[in-house]
Amino acid sequence: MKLALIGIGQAGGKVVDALVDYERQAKTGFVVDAIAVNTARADLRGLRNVPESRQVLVGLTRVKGHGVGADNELGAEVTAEDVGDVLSMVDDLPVHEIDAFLVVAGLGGGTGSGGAPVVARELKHIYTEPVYGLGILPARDEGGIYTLNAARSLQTFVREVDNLIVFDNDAWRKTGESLEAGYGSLNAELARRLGVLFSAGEGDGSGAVAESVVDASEIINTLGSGGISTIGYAAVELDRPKRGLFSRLSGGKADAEDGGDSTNRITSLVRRAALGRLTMPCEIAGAERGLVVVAGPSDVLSRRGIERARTWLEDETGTMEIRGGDYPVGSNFVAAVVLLSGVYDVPRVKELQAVAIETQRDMLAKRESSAASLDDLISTGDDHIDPLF
Ligand SMILES: Nc1nc2c(ncn2[C@@H]2O[C@H](COP(=O)(O)OP(=O)(O)O)[C@@H](O)[C@H]2O)c(=O)[nH]1
Ligand SMILES: [Mg+2]
Repeated sequence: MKLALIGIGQAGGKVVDALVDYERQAKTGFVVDAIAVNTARADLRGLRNVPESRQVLVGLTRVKGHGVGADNELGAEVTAEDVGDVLSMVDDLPVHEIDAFLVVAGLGGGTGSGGAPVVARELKHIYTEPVYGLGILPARDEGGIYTLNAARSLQTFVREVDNLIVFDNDAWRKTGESLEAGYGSLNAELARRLGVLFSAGEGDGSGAVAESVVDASEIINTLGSGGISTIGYAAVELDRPKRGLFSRLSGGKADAEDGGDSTNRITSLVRRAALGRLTMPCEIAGAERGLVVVAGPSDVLSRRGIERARTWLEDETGTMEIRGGDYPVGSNFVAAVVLLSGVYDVPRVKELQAVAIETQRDMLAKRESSAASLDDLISTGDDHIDPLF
């Protein structure tokens, strides 16, 4: 599936950078273009794989390239003012070659949190291709303002995109690691999951043909229109010597195992992927749709295994709409990606919604009480102070 990636803000840019990095190594061609948008010049300079020619600095007249702090309203405003610059960069790319847009942002900050929904809305307005979002939730200990930004942005962003894939930093942070090193490994993990998913159907250039290919339309149908989704992943290294020239020439089937092993390997991988740590932890029962992608050398991609895994996931989620397929790669690993879309039972999202409601109520109450005390101040006020109101 061919994507145009647009990263907004620091996290958005870094995750796009990691996706391009993954794609360069896997060479599957799922990234047609990658654009980074920011209000902070320094954050753009930190990117390794998005060249300056594909970077857009927005809000320059207002914030002079210094960023918006964690003010997501300002992030939204300046992005809206300069969205034409982003769109003209998108306009350069061969949009007819892409299957979808992916707009990426950390929702707890300012630029990405405010700007990503603005860019998504504009893209949807102009193009017929689906616009997906990838939203990163802050860790709980980042503080109130990040939680509040994320709560608000999540509500807006999910409305503006065809589907919002969510990654929760809180579920993935590691203790005892520096923030930067921690983000690096998180971004690589996320890039691997998305990379396998979106590479499916693109091939690895080896010309291998999948038994039951996953194509772009299956990913698009699974993401559907509306709602949020989460991604699981599991991989195992094959216990066999790397295939050398000889076995490749002899068809590579000489060391093929019997079908039962391949079937069991796939069913257990898919279980681990779906029941292990998801990009956003949630109850998988009640998901509306699912997609299973199994990647690995073609001689171990058992169609039977994928069929069984699909049936298992149907039972586990309670939906009949589970798609599945394989993706042959010349590798010594077999990996399973499970995309679950239309998930509702998500504790973290409920928590954020509650925070948003509570804060709004608090703010109203504060506004009322400060208006009341202002009235008091004016009516009982000292005569020497000229009320300015
Ligand atoms: N996974 C991940 N999360 C990040 C990264 N950098 C920042 N974040 C998260 O994104 C949130 C927003 O930060 P940032 O992207 O710097 O804000 P912005 O530049 O104003 O959009 C933070 O609160 C973190 O939760 C990163 O490289 N990877
Ligand atoms: Mg930052």
